Amino acid sequence: MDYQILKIGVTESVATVTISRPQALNALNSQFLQEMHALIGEIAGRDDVKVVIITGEGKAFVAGADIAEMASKTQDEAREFSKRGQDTLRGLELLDKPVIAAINGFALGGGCELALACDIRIASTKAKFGQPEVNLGIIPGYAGTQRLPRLIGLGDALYLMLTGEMIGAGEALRLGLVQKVVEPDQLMPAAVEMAKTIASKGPKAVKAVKLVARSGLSEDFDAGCALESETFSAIFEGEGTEGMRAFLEKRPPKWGKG
Ligand code: CO8
Repeated sequence: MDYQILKIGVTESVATVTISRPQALNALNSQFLQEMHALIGEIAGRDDVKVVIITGEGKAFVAGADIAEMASKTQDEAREFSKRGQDTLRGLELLDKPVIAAINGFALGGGCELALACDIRIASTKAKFGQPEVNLGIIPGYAGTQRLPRLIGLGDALYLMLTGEMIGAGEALRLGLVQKVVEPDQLMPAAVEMAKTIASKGPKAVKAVKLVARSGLSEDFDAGCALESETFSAIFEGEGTEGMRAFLEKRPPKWGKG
């Protein structure tokens, strides 16, 4: 696909995806959804990519869904736009490679929802978060109503979604909305370092952790435990044998393909 909004670079098994529409603070439009959908498919098939970083160009990560595009939609088109956004972000969640959001600035509305669909969030001290949809008389439509309470708890999620209040990176860290906060010039180095750390681990184990932890949230506890045991045994011989042997022999492991 000919990407117009997304810029992609791959170095040492880490794909960095930059959302680049700074004139509209990287607001998410139909073109973005199309490109992100295609990109997820592309990355899924690339053996040279083990971890993905998503960031934004300029002063925003993403300032929300594109209000100019949304404003003229009909009720049916709004449903379709919401579903397409949900499917696209679900694709990120289901991608069998970890995705890190490197949040450089505004992560509002659909932008916060995009960050929520990533596996780990690192924020710059300049980042700002919020679900300001109620200010516009709408609600989150990219599964924010579902992911935010699961991540930070119902009380804090409702507080953010009902007040539309914007919070800084420190408060986002306190709420568990982000996992780490760094100075702006350290954002990409910190994200790349984290991505490389993950990429150096057992590739099957990395995929398995994401799959099992995520499916446990959409199934019940016992089903999640059953999947954990199955997956534990499935990768035990081979990658597990090598990892444990390497530890005992005091040498770095030689991982195979994921
Ligand atoms: N959509 C479209 N354009 C935007 C958006 C947006 N979400 N945010 C900013 N822009 C544009 C501005 O209109 C402006 O364009 P122009 O220069 O042509 O006037 C440009 O980006 C720069 O923005 P500002 O001048 O406003 O920059 P400031 O630094 O003064 O303010 C803010 C930055 C505070 C981020 C401000 O731009 C703002 O409040 N933006 C809107 C934030 C918002 O409400 N986001 C939520 C949108 S709704 C949503 O995301 C729903 C998701 C689910 C959709 C489900 C589908 C049905």
